[in-house]
Amino acid sequence: MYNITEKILNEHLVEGELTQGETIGIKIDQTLTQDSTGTMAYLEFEAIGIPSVKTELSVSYIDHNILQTDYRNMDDHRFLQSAAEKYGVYFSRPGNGICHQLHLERFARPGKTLLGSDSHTPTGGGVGMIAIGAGGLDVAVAMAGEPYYLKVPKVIDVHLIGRLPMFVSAKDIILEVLRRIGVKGGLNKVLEYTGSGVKSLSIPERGTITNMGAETGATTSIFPSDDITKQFLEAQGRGDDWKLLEPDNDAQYTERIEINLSELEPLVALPHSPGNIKKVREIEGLPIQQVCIGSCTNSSLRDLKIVANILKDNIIDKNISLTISPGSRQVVNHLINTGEMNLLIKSGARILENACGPCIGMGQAPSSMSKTLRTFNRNFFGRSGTKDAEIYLVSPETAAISALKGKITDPRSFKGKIDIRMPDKFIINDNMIIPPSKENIEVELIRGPNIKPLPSFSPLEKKLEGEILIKVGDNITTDHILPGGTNILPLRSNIPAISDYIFNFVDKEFPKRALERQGGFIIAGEDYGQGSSREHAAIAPKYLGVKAVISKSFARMHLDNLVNFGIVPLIFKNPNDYELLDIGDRVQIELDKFTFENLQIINMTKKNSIPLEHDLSKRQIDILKAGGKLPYIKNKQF
Ligand code: MIC
Ligand code: SF4
Repeated sequence: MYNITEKILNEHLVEGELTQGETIGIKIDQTLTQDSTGTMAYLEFEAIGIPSVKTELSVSYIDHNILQTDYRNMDDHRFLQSAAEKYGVYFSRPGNGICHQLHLERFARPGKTLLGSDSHTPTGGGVGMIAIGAGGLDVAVAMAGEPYYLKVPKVIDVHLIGRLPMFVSAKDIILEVLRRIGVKGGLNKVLEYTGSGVKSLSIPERGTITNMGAETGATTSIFPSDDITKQFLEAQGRGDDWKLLEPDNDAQYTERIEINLSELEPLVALPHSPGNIKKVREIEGLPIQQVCIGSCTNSSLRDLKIVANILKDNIIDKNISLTISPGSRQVVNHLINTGEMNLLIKSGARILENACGPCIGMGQAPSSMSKTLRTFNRNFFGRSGTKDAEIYLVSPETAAISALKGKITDPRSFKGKIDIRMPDKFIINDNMIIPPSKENIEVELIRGPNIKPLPSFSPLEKKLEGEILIKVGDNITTDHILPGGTNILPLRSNIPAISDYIFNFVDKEFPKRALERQGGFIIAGEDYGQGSSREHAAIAPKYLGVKAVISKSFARMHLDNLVNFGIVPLIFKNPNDYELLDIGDRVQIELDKFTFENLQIINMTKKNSIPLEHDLSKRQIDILKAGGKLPYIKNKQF
């Protein structure tokens, strides 16, 4: 009577009851971090004061901050390498590949739990594990052996039938899911894939779907572990990691979404939201200037083989810059061995490092006012590094054919058949992954000048008072709150410096104003903080003195991050009251002896008051009271 999600959660339950909406604590078997969130995570782990990680497996990947325009990113990498050595963590060296692609290839295991300081951690769900994205501090705490707390999600049955037609891709399946449920339709839900259509999807294709499930706001997404999973793990030399995992025949789900794969056609997400879906043919012919293929969504061997065979013997359009960032060294090795790399190069593609690259604005910013077509998962405003450029998200098939034509093109117009052959055995070479040392050795953390100490924050005040510092609308992403890109990412281990960039593209004056007014409040619309897991979007506002965010609703990971750093996330009882507050208003919130009941925001400027509520567990309130999760955890006994 259980679905897969319940089976894994049940097996890992250490606190609470598996009742929808209740908070539970689960044991975390594996963790992953990447470099742009990892420096904080290991500084936080250091602050917790445990000698080495207590998980079955923890991996530190370097894939985000890979442009070394000065010493700072490499300082971070050296710090991370020393932290991995000190704390017993596997270290994947720069250039080895993108964390999620690598984790799927080398470490993901059916039936296990994985917590990662990156929102696309659910990629691991492609092999049937519960893989969840979270802020760095949550991951640090999990590495210390503490449970991870989450709201028991609703489990949605995404029932796939039929078979994808030629040139329609796994990417189109997840774009279809986004078309149906939107960017907040997955909140506090797990998308569990079932049905006869599942069997037609390979593991990399399943990974594409679970990866981009993050864009629905879902807690995670998961596929069963079946004979296709077995074959994949065997081909990765990890047959022993396989176990069968299927829902019981009478498994219960809260909702059902049925998708007939045979009826799907190529889709595209228009700027500036992954939920803004249209059919490719509806915008066919739109001229584009850049095509970027890669990212953790679409950089697998399967994807790049398809691209190579579409580009084969053709040259990209004269107005197009085409970049390809392979997901891993394994992918590159295969492409070289089969000669498909040659096809890519001969067509005019620019082969980039095996890393996130343009996806997080690490190079390849498009020209001004241009349209860039990408196989990535996010097209948020400003994310490409060029403020007035527009990002369109598509499948590798659509990207490749469009690169040849110089305009958005339905790949079904391609003349000919593409037949790719996947290897029976993958080329396995883990020499760029440094395993933890078996001996207990003394290791010094290497702290270059770019690694600044963690700021400390004091316990919550009973009365929050100050000015409304900014009022923003619906769908504010973490990229609005704190953008990525070459200038800002190197500051991820330096909170005072990075706080200068809070709301950089929205309101450049925000940091100055916040400091001058000695902090205050943020007012927001629906789904505030959607997108990434970056906890910097909470720590840096906290550093600037932000006391509370009052919104119509919050995205899951950002809400947790706000709590973890002592910013109170509150919700309008009546969403229309949003209209009654304005920037510059002086307001006050009485926290009623910390019971957090009968909350209201008193507007001293407008002389009125507005009822507020919250969706916080008792535990989260305790964390807030302590001034954040670090002091809360340190007060507990390990
Ligand atoms: C992203 O895709 O936005 C990132 C960069 O991978 C983030 C993590 C980060 O901000 O470092 C994520 O998705 O969590
Ligand atoms: Fe990297 Fe982009 Fe994937 Fe984030 S979404 S992990 S930046 S490739």
